Amino acid sequence: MLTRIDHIGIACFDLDKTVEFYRATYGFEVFHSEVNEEQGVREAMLKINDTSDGGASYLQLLEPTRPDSTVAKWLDKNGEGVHHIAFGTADVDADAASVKEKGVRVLYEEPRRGSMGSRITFLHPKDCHGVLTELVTSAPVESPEH
Ligand code: V0V
Ligand code: CO
Repeated sequence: MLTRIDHIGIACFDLDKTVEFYRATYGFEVFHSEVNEEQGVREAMLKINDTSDGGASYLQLLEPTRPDSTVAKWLDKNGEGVHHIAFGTADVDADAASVKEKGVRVLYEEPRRGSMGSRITFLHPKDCHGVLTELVTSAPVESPEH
């Protein structure tokens, strides 16, 4: 069952400048940052709020690490902006299977590694009314790495 907005993914050209915008404008601080080479992104997670299921909601700022990455391709075409939304679930395998049964293309056979040790998969935007949609099961957040 999908129980929260885990994050909104925002593609940007310059991660440090974008982080600074969110800090200076709204006071949001970086909760966690990492490079995900498989996905071709450098990312910063800004925690917005905790949620009633024990999880949290974040903004995920994404800068491409290589020109052939999905985010680089998207930025070339669209410029900066909202790239995807991610729903949180306790069981990404079950929710991906359930969505697939309804005829939506799930992009990965098995969930892959996402931010902060989470397990993630994506649904094709063309099957979701133009929205690239991610499903996430978080790892328990105890001592986030910076
Ligand atoms: C592409 N399209 C999108 C889109 N990206 N529509 C809405 N939102 C997006 N973000 C549209 C695009 O405009 C085309 O429509 C069509 O889909 C095919 O796009 P394409 O440019 O030819 O690109 P493809 O087919 O090579 O790749 C599109 C997909 C790819 C969605 C398959 O981006 C993908 O695999 N994404 C999942 C992985 C990902 O995005 N990783 C970065 C975040 P027209 O022009 O034909 O109408 S990593 C992350 O979130 C992490 C690590 C985390 O949360 O922990
Ligand atoms: Co994401």
